[in-house]
Amino acid sequence: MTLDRITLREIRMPLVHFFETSFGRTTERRILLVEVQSEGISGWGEVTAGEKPFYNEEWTDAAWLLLKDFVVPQLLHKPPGSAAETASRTAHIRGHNMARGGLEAAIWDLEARQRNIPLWKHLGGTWTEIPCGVSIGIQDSIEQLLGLIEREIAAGYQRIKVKIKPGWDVSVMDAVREKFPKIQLMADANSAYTLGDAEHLGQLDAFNLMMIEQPLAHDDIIDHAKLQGRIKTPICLDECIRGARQAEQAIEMQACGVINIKLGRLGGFSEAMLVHDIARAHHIPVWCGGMLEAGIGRAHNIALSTLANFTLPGDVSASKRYWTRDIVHPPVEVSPQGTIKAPDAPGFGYDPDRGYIDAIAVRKETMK
Ligand code: OSB
Ligand code: MG
Repeated sequence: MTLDRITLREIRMPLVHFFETSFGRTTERRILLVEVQSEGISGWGEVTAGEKPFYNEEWTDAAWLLLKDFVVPQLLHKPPGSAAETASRTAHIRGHNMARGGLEAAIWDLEARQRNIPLWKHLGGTWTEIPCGVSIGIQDSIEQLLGLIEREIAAGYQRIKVKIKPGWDVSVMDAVREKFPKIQLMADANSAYTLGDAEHLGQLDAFNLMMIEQPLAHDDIIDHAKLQGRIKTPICLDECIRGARQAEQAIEMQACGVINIKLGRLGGFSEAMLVHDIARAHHIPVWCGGMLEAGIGRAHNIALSTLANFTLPGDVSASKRYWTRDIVHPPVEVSPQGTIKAPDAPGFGYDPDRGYIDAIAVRKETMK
């Protein structure tokens, strides 16, 4: 394939409602977009790094430098033969998966648009409609949380994920389960606990949770295996799974019963598909995680979620939950049954709103 130009943009987007996890509160996103151009066709990607290096080691400013100084010059100098080759071209760079993954996803979108087919079909997806859940951040009060859950259930979402941390965990989940005895419910701790909290976390077994996501350290599969031996609730790994190798090791050690697949965390579609295939071979279900993406990242997540082993509702939800105005047309919408239809249009199936993107861009650099 040929690559004529690559453009990086940083856009600023205030969230409709703050989003709080065990590692902090976000009110405004700073998002890097990657546009790759070839013979008049553009492919787009979104870097899912946060504003601060608290979820993982990446953040918006570092991703900009990594792409500008290393990845973009290298790919312009010697373009990959295909989208599937892109990830291996930058595999010598240690870490920075979200930065590399933003560009990799743009090249997959470009390739699908060049062939005039939807990205999800190009990836080999089979679901034509994907089940959706929501992730609800830490609130100022339990009453507020219960109100938000009620609203999302009424909107049709199929499962509720509640963010927890020490001091906002057992009594909160108890109140949620009491008010909503039947819903599909889970908790996400974003690495807020240690193995010393095993007994405390075991109290969550009483609430019939689908899973508890990433309770322990972001880089510790061994302790998760020990914890799984002591609690009934299946563990879902998020932060720990940075590639196919960690997925294999975690499954072998029985450190998890479920895997959260995030495109950025895994460095793009190639690695995400590998993790999907490994999990499937071991009968471990997967679902697609989110990173408060704008429309481009959201659309990539929809395409990924059509792969066969994405059998659980993911954190892929409607644009309007996060943004008053999204950067794609039409915005991502969820049906009253809590599903998103895989789009028929080429590439990721939504149109990037160029005018709006440039209007909210605070920096832009084109390289060729
Ligand atoms: O751990 O899944 C996570 C948001 C930011 C950082 C980490 C996580 C999340 C979410 C949000 O849970 C999911 C979404 O984008 O809706
Ligand atoms: Mg998570």
